[in-house]
This record gives sequence, C-alpha cells and structure tokens, in this order.
Amino acid sequence: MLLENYKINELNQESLQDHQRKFGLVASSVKNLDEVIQKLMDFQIAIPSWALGTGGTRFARFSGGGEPRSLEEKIEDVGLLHALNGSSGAISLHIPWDIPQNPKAIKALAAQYGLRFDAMNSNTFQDQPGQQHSYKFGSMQHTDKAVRKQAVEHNIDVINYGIELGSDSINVWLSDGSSFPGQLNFRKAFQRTLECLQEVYAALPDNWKLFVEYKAFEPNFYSMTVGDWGQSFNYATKLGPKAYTLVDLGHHLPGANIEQIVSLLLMEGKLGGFHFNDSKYGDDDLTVGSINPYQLFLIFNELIEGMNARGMNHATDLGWMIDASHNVKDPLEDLLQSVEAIKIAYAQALVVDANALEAARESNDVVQAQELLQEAYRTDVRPLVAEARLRAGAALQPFQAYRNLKVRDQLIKERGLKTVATGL
Ligand SMILES: [Mn+2]
Repeated sequence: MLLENYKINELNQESLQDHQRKFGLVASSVKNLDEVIQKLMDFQIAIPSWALGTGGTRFARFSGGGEPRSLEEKIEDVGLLHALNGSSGAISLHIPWDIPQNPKAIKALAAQYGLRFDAMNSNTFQDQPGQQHSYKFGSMQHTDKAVRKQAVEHNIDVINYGIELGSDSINVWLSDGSSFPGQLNFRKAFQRTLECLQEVYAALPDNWKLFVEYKAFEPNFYSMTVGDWGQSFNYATKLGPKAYTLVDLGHHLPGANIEQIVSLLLMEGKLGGFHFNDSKYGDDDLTVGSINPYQLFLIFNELIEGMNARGMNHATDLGWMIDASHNVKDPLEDLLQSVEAIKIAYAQALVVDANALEAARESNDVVQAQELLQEAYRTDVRPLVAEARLRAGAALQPFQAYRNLKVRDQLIKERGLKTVATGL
C-alpha cells in the first residue's frame, strides 16, 4: 500500500467552510489559542503493533481481512494513520511478535512515514516455540532460578532490539501472580521479581527508561505480583531513577480514582507513561473514550496540572501509547477513533481556566471548582483538534477520508483475507 496513491488531505470546499465557521466560534473563547493549537500538533500517540490486526476474545476471533502480515506492513498501517490524523507519529513494538530481521531497513521505512519507535514491549506471559522453560507459574517471580534467568535474558534482548531501532524505553508487563490462595509466597515473589528487574535495569543504556506496568487481575485471579500502582511505584523506586510506573487505564479495579493516581505519581516524578483504552467492567481493550470520556478528561486535567508544576514537556516527557484490541471493528478505524478521543480530552484539559480553578479550590468554593471543570469539558473542542490536523497537513476528517478512500478494500485486495495472529 503506497501512501502516494491516496490524496489524504484533499479538501472539500464545503467541509472546509463548515470547519472555519465552527473553529471561529470556539477560537474566540480560547486564551492562548496559537499555543493550544501548537500543543495539539506536537502531541503524538504511539500505536501498538498488536492493535493493527483483529484481536479476539477467549472464545473466538473473527478476522476482518487485510491485516498486516509483517512488521513492514504494520509500519505502513501506522504510517497511513499518521498521514490521516497527524498524531500517530510513533509505533510501539512487541518482541517476539515484531522481531526486526533488518533493523536498519525497518528504521528507514519508519522514517519514511515520519514514525519513531516508542517503548519496546517484552513478553514473558506466554511460551514461545523452542523455549526451554515454561512460564506457566510465572516468569520473574518463578521458584526456579533458570526460569527467572530466561525471563531476564529475554528482556535484555528486547532492549538490544530497541537500541538498533532508536527506541529509548522498555515496558515490562508481567502476568505473574497466583490464581489460588496459598499458591504463592507474596514476599518471595516480590523479591525474586525485584532481583530480575534489577538485572534488566542494569542493562539499560543511560538515556533509556524502564516502565513497570501494573494490572489488577487477569490472567491471574487471586494475586498479581505487580497488581497496582503502589506495587509498581515500590519496584520503580527501588530500581532507581530510570524506572517509572506505567498506567494502563484498563488495569484498575472498577471505580478506581485514576486521576488521583496520576497526580501522585507525577508529584513523585515516577509517572513514565500511559496505555490508553477504556473499560466498563473488567476489560482493558475498549476504544479510548467510548465508555467514560469524562474520566479521560479528568485524567488529562491532572496530567497537565502535574506536568506544568514540574516544568515538563507534554509531548515528550511521558510515553503516550494506546493499548487496545479490536474484535468487532476495523482496527484502523478504531485507532482513528481512539487517537481522536485522546486529542479531544487533551484539548478540553488545555482550555480549563487553571488559575480560576486553583483560586476556587483555595477558597473552598466547591461549586465554582466543579463549574470550571465542566465548562471546559462541555466546550466543543473538536474544531481545535481539526485545525491542528489541518495545520499539520493531515486530513480534516480522518475517519471519513479513510472510508472515502476505501482503504480496507484495498488492503484486503493486497493482503488477502488470511488471518494473522499478531497479539492479544
Ligand atoms: Mn497495557
């Protein structure tokens, strides 16, 4: 699939005029308009390689066809998304699913699409063909030192692949834990895991970060050895300054106050990155903003407050990634929706009157504080996001452009209906 075949930013005069009218309406109410648009243009969200194919549930997988068959085709797909929305300028790879046979060529291909390599992801949650030891009872927590050694070596391999591609971070998500009371000595599991992470940490280049991702449950249903932000924070603190907590929105118990977690991690300088998705019950794969967009806005409000307090660059100082799986939607359409939802929440948080909010808080004016937040949330910021896209040379309406161009039909023609299991 060649991007040149698509006239992505071809503008329909009527849509453009409609956009200009709507943009004019919201623009007059936004302070520092150009700064807000620039921030929106700079904000890039990494697409995970495993979200480009059709995912499945525990019960079945229904392929939509045209899925990427190789790392090269995954990069092409992200390149197309980035051309459409101007905000998907990075890809997050997973080893061993995305082992680059020729890293130089892969790096060059990504650069051609304006993409960089975000965090590398290791995998010790499943056994690979030819692997010597099984992860059935965990990896870094395992009672057998040989299993733990294998897990450490795999993570170091992942770092080495990342170095070749120009990545600068590794995300470690462990499925380790226990499914039944009595199965595991929690203290030993923690200590073994920490020792393994210390070995991985020691292999990090100076400019690299290590993210410790937590998850409340699944695949283990009694305990997870990195089960919540407190445990992740504990590992990250003991590891050292290059280790951070990664927050995956779907990895909390229902009702968790994620925005408060984000605020405290930022305060401690230990928030490293994000996996965006949405969740209603216990899932972690739904389209960003599809269930609870207000929560997403509140999270961004804390992110901006905390990052500004620490003088951080919104676009570059944290890792922004999507982590989702699509079993009934076209993955590329879903990813366009997810990136749009993230940009909208970010834009809403950028238009919060932060000084007035802080004044309301300091004077305990609860009603005014809530009004200020909801005023921003209820502002239709979509024209601001669209304007940022236009200025970046991307499509005014990415989703409509994707459908008008009949991209999926084209991909099916090129790649066939063959199903490719690329991830979770
Ligand atoms: Mn995740």
